[in-house]
Amino acid sequence: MEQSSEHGIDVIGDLHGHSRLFLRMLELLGYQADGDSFTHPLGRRILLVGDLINRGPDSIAVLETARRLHENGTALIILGNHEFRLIQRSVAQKPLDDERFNRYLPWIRTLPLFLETTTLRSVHAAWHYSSIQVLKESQANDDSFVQRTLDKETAERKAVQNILSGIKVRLPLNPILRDRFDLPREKGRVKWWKNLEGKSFAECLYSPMYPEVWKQIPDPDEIAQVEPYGEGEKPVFLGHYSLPPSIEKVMEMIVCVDGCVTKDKKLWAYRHNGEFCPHCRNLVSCE
Ligand SMILES: [Mn+2]
Repeated sequence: MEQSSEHGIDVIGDLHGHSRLFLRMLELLGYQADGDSFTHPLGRRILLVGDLINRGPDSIAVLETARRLHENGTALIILGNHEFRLIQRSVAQKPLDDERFNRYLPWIRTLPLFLETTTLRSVHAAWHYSSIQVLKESQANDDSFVQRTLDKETAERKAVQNILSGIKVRLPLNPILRDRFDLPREKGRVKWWKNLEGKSFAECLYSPMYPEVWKQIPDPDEIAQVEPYGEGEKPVFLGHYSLPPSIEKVMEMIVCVDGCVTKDKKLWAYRHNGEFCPHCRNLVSCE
């Protein structure tokens, strides 16, 4: 699982079918056309944090560009919840959102659920130690593993939910909380890397909800699932959270490069040069 990252890695947020922004970002980061793909003159590499597909105008074009970057060794790519759901539907022999995904599935199924290099870790939503432990030998191209993630009450199902969709808590029913897209929510994604014991909903939630609730606290049993991220451990790069501009993308050792490309029409990236402590000055965006 350990891979060298000596030349630096450019971590790009959830693309969700936004092919034009993907190409703009590659250009902004200094990648140059090379045969049918791109390379960086300094040997830098891309890391895509999952959710390449769905929502946006051209998932197929994103997959094509990503596959070529992966095959020429320029891109590291991990699975997001959208790719994993696609894999589950295919194993369950359910219709896919787009039949053209079939052509990319064998390749998508070779991608890891999380990764670690000499200088960083990356997972789509949460580096949850016990879930990572459950999944460390699991491969998305193994039908029996994918089937277990579809079965009720399996350790694999819960572990995949935790790392690809985040650690969630039930939200209060009064007041009803709404996300930044004004959708009412029953569950919210928490700041899984922090000790959240006794903290209010407003302090716990990573994707903020409105109105902010400072007095009530989540169910302690649900908060007990949180495994705070260890001091002195490598920075972790995430996607998934559709962070509004008001929320810091770099918090301690955690970097979330996902604004919301669909709503904000803006794509984020983080230029990592091996630094142990991430800093917001290394963020870039394009629109
Ligand atoms: Mn996601």
